[in-house]
Amino acid sequence: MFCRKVLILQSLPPARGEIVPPDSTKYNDVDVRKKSMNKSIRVAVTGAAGNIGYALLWRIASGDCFGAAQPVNLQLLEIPPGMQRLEGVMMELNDSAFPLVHGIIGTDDPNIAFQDADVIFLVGSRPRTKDMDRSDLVAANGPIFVGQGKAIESVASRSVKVITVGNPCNTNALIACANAPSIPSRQFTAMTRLDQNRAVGQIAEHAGVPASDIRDVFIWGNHANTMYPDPRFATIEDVPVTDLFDIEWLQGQFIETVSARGKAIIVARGASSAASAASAAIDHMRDWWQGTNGRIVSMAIPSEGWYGVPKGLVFSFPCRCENGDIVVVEDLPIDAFAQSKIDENIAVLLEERDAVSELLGS
Ligand code: NAX
Repeated sequence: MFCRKVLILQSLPPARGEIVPPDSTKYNDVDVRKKSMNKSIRVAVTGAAGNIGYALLWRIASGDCFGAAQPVNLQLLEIPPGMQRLEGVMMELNDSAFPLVHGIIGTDDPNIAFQDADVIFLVGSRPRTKDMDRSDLVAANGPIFVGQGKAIESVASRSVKVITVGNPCNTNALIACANAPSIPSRQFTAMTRLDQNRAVGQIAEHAGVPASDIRDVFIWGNHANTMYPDPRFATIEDVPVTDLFDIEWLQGQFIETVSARGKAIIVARGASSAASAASAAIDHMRDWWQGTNGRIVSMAIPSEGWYGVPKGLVFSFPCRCENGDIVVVEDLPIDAFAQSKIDENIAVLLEERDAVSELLGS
């Protein structure tokens, strides 16, 4: 008989710091599936009780990311002050009665949350406040990704796919990757898909066409205001965007709007992007999991020296995905404007890397 369990595995209180081992016997009971379904996968989400988590979990649970035949066990991580909110989120997930959700656990211990995880969404981190500059944010959040990287190293599936959303996401992905040395670095990514989607949204609005008509817009660099949304290879129903719009707009207002969009949302909404960020995380992982069918998408991944980006820097490149792998599109021509933008992003990311050098292990 199908038996779904929703478990809270909280190490505090009373046993602060104590690891509660996952009850694998019970947990496997959760994994009873209908014959037509695939074997269930374990999907961990950190910061699960936060704003992005609240939007993300429902999209994962409904099959938007891994497909309608792919059951999931959700393994949710929060910090102790977030555990009560997480319990509420889990109650609501249970109340949603998703057929694809075969189990849910909530915990404040990454070694439990990441146990055998096939996919990890690293969302949880401290949001930037008014008094913080970017270096404060790097300093505040970097240590989180040391601990989570070590937990990935210890307990996650060896083929885990990791997306880092929590900011500064490129550098946090670098830290997590460096602390999980036995997991291939190409399995660590950071999210620039929201920036790509924002770029598509701007072009769609400017052209008066649906977003589905637009392809091959992508982001170079860092998820920060230096990013370069590159429209040079983008098309609208096979017509190059560069034939439709003047270069002043494409190199001016278009880039400014996309790179300042996060701030504009905060001003308008009084809170940072959450639903659109969750949607972008779904797009990123869905494409990685299911393939891009030849389309170019943006993913920040540890560089192997592509386009002159120093090896190891987590940098957003034009990518295609097939058979569960990310393949950088390596042969695109780079003009002087694009090169200056790429160089600017390299400089910023090198600075961030220097600021966290003591967190990168040996
Ligand atoms: P919230 O503050 O609503 O939620 C964050 C959650 O993470 C909280 O529930 C908190 O308790 C939890 N948390 C904090 N430290 C944790 C840890 N060590 N382990 C597990 N959970 C932890 O923020 P939200 O709006 O959900 O944003 C989350 C992160 O996404 C922030 O860092 C934010 O800056 C970043 N973003 C990244 C974007 C991107 O495109 N890469 C865009 C949206 C967003 O700004």
